Amino acid sequence: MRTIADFPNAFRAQELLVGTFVKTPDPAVFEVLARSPLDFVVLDAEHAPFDRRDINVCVLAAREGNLPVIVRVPSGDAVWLQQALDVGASGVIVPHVRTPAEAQDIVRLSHFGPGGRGYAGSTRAADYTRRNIPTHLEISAKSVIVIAQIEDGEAISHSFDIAAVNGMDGVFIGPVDLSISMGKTSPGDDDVRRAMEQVAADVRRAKKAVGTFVNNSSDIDNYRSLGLGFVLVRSEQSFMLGGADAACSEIRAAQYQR
Ligand code: 3PY
Ligand code: MG
Repeated sequence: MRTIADFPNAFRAQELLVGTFVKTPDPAVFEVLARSPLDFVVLDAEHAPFDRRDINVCVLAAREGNLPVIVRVPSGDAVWLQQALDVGASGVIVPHVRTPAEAQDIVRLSHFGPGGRGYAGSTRAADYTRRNIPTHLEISAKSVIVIAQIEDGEAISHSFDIAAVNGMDGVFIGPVDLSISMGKTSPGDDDVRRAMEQVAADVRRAKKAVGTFVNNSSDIDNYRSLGLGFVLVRSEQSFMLGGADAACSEIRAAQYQR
């Protein structure tokens, strides 16, 4: 289990970090997961209905439990990146990054500097004006984690250059979109596995953290050769369904009789 303070160094050092996706826009989910052994969570604003207020209160709840939150923004648009970081997320993950130029834009917009993230001292990230400008610039530069998601066939040949962008901290391989973009229906397909191996090798060659999505321990066994630095295992929805399935089977297997 990681704290918000030690998450960036652990991520960059490629220590194995285990996170999950959160799909339900309710702060209680983040409060509960802050009591779990997870190292971090990814608030999924790409595929789940988190609006700006939801992101704000959910990041607040996670921070209250010292749980690092990465926001998966719907796009690398400046507005989304700034909103996520201003409310105090530990970083951002941007889906469908296809080129090194896109990766450069994402890094620039996620950090303060020329043409970069807009500055306000009134944000939670700036401790509501209690951090002065030099301190907020210094802390943000060190602590904000930026992750590109590679999940399109056309991005595969660019994976080294995307990962090597200065300030890009890691690459998350999206196995499902990658499969679909390659005309396949399963991440278990041999061509998809080869593509994942190639992307992972390129990201490691660029000395950046590589991560992907897993469902269970057999996925982890299959992905051992990827050299994963971070893993996103399932989601809180999947934990609920898995828990309900297991509880029902247990009771039914015991042939409980009144
Ligand atoms: C994908 O597999 O496409 C993902 O985005 C994983 O979340
Ligand atoms: Mg995807």
